[in-house]
Amino acid sequence: MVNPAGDVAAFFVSTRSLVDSELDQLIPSETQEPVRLHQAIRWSMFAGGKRFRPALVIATGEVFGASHEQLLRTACAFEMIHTYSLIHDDLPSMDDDELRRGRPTCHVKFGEATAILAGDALQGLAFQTIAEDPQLPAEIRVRLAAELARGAGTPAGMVSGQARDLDAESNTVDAHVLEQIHLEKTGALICAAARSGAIIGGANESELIAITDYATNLGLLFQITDDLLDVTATASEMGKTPGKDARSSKATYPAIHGIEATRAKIDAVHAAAGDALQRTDRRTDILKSIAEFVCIREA
Ligand code: GRG
Repeated sequence: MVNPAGDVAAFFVSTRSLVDSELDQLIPSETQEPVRLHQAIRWSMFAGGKRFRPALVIATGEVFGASHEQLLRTACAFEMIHTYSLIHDDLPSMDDDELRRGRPTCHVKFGEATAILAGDALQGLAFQTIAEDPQLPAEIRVRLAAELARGAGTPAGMVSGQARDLDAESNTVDAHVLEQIHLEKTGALICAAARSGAIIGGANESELIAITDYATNLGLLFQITDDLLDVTATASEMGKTPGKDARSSKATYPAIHGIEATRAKIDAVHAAAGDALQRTDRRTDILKSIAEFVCIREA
């Protein structure tokens, strides 16, 4: 699957198709009761996301020699958690958004109560997917569940980052706090995805540290480019409402540092991600290409 030429676009297309067919097996069908809940889950899940986190699980796992069979369920579990977070983030009590992945948000289409339940159900299903993975030994499944929980939850995961982000709306945010929000809200799950692939592939402790360093920078890169896109892209390019961060006075890199300094930060963080990969003896071309892909999103 890893293309030595680093053809990251082809890699994303092929992992996406693998992941989508596995997700289709794992998620209850729209005809299964309670029908409205399952329709809502599928509405959000199969709305055309990039499948970035699953691709990262698979890419990192392949770097360390894991097979697709060993990686696929964990990859799907990360997408389930990510999709739950988007559904909840869009709720009126959070970002109050009407457009996600190019279509009406889950609560706009199915109502707020069903959207909350769809997110809740996806969170449970993610851990079940790992716990019941027939391809992995129990000891690895326990480590993966812990990685996913740490990345998704608190005190330094996605939920704590989201809480800090909500607090930031009524407080002044400096550069340090902004970085903390980004590292947790976006970075923690991305970091856990890369670490999980490496764990499935049997990476040793020093390799795991290098991958953690790479993925921490990758997560930061992902969010800083997302901040920049919010001020530079159109709704059809983004599949969500652009300019919303600025209108809601959200703490973002461009708001605090300006656009030029944001571009410089993107270059610095990109370089740091590449440096971390040099500390493994593995062929990491695909991971380098993924970092480049994230940077190109800013164009
Ligand atoms: C509600 C618990 C909870 C957490 C919300 C993910 C998140 C945390 C908020 C979404 C808002 C946001 C802009 C988060 C930063 C991460 C990010 C850029 C998410 C979008 O991820 P993509 O670009 O989306 O991978 P697709 O649709 O391609 O999967």
